[in-house]
Amino acid sequence: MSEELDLKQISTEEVYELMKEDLYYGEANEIVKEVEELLARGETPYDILTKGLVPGMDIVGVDFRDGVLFVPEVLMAARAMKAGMEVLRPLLTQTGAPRIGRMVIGTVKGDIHDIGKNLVSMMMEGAGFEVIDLGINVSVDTFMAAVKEHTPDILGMSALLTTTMPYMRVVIENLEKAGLRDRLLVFVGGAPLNQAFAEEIGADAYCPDAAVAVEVGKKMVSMRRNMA
Ligand code: B1M
Repeated sequence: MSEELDLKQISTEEVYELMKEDLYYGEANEIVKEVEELLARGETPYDILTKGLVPGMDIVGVDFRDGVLFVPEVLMAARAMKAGMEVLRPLLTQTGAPRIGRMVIGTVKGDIHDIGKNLVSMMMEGAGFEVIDLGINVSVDTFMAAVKEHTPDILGMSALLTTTMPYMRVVIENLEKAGLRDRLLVFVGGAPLNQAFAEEIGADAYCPDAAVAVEVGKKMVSMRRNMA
């Protein structure tokens, strides 16, 4: 899209607009150049995510829903998004702070969406959490084994499909049955979720985005530690 364009000649707002367009068309190389250009201009990784990459993916989501885009195009857009996130990864995960807690996170069984979950992982790491990322399509047995092995402060679950959301309840029920539920906080997130659903399944927090996961994670873990 932006091949003939000299990024240096356009305004920061225009770079953000171009980024949304290039994400839509899955232009991973262009996205990398634009992220690098914005960083060089002093834009923060968080702004690049929230003003460029995430809204760009929202546009893809709307056209996917409306049948304008299909899986192959969305996959291309997802690859471009991931390419941009890889440039930001070292900046988002670097932390001079001491470790403040541990989180196990995964996308639940039946679901392969991982962009949001990866973003949460990076930002939690950057905030000082040790993160054990179990990846996508994670079964209850894998979640349980990881909780036993790593004894995290937080178990994070992601679901992007209305059909996979209910699996979060299955994981929580199994944690309860095994007597593991009380020793950890359960955070849930993903586009189709809401506060009411999180409360209904007995999660400790609903995180509409990665920034909320960080903020609530820091607060709740420190409260728990102070009470212990
Ligand atoms: Co899919 N997909 N997809 N998809 N896809 C959605 C989710 C959909 C809403 C699109 C639409 O119709 N508008 C729709 C779901 C409809 C529904 O269930 N109601 C849908 C569908 C239907 C499908 C398939 C079934 C399509 C098909 O095959 N016919 C299929 C399902 C595959 C499966 O999982 N079994 C499918 C496949 C795919 C791709 C593989 C092509 C690709 C995923 C690539 C990848 O992730 N590696 C894809 C994509 C990219 C999307 C959309 C367009 C974008 C998702 C995304 O990455 N958003 C999505 C539309 C949408 O969500 N608007 C869509 C950007 C990301 C930063 O946001 O993930 O919401 P998000 O994460 C946020 C917050 O939600 C929160 O923080 C994140 C960062 O701020 N958060 C957490 C997320 N997880 C958290 C965990 C936490 C805390 C916060 O833990 C503590």
